[in-house]
Amino acid sequence: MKFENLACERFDDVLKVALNRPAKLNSLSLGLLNDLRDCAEAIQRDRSIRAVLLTGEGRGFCAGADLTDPSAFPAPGQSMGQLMAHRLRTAYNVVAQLWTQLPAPTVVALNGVAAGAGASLALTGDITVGARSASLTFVFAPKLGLAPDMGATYFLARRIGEARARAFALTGALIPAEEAARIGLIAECVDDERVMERAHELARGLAAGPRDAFLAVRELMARACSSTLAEQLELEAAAQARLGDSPDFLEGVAAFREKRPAQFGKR
Ligand code: T3D
Repeated sequence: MKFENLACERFDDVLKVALNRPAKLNSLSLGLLNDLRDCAEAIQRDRSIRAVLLTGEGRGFCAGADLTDPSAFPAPGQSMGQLMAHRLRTAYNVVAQLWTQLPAPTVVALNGVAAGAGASLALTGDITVGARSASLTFVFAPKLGLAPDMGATYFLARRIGEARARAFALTGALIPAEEAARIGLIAECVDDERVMERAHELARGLAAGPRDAFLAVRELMARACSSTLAEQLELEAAAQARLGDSPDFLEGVAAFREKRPAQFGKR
């Protein structure tokens, strides 16, 4: 896979995707957003990719919207607000939807700072692992006079509860990776020199696992905070109805009985 603003590399069943505008802290130009959209669509078509690792080149993960992108200025007769709403609906939101619904589990290696929509992007992963020197900051309202976007309110409120979500969105406080892991905003924090190794280790493990069950975990977790218990119990039962008939389940049970590691299907 080749994209102007992304560096993609295959490691067996794992695709590593690195945002590749390091001089601008990988900020989101329209070109980078389009590449993220096209890359997600390419991943959807390629069943041989069984896990995805998203990270940033250089010292930052992603500094949010590119505030110097010439295409970020309105055309004659168009207001800035109209342009921004259009860009959100046609680019940012499309990327947020595609990257939270990839047909393979995703690991984000938060290698450095993630600001604004860059912090939203960092939270699209199934598992986000942060380098100790990395941080997240929801700068939208306090620094720019904007509302949080690209799913920031959704991810924040679900992961850390409304009290902290409001505080971080109102203050734009820099949240070090260690604190982010402690409060459950990201999954874990490791020393800088370990972050890529750990992300690869996680991605390899996911790639070797039962894909359909992992996608069911993602879907059930995403719905858990807005379902009643009765609804969630039914969603779980419906998932088991599907997964209980899968070759992966047969293999999991056989492996347990035969006291050997399971070999899940490469479908
Ligand atoms: O329609 C729409 O676009 C709406 C969508 C909005 C969504 C949003 O994401 S709004 C939020 C936009 N992002 C920001 O406001 C963050 C701006 N950046 C910063 O606050 C800081 O750069 C950081 C806290 C992220 C990191 O600080 P630091 O000191 O580590 O780095 P730096 O020196 O500020 O930045 C390094 C370079 O990256 C620098 O370039 P230079 O001067 O060396 O040539 C800087 O200008 C550039 N850079 C950083 N952020 C952006 C950027 N260039 C373009 N856009 C950026 N967002």
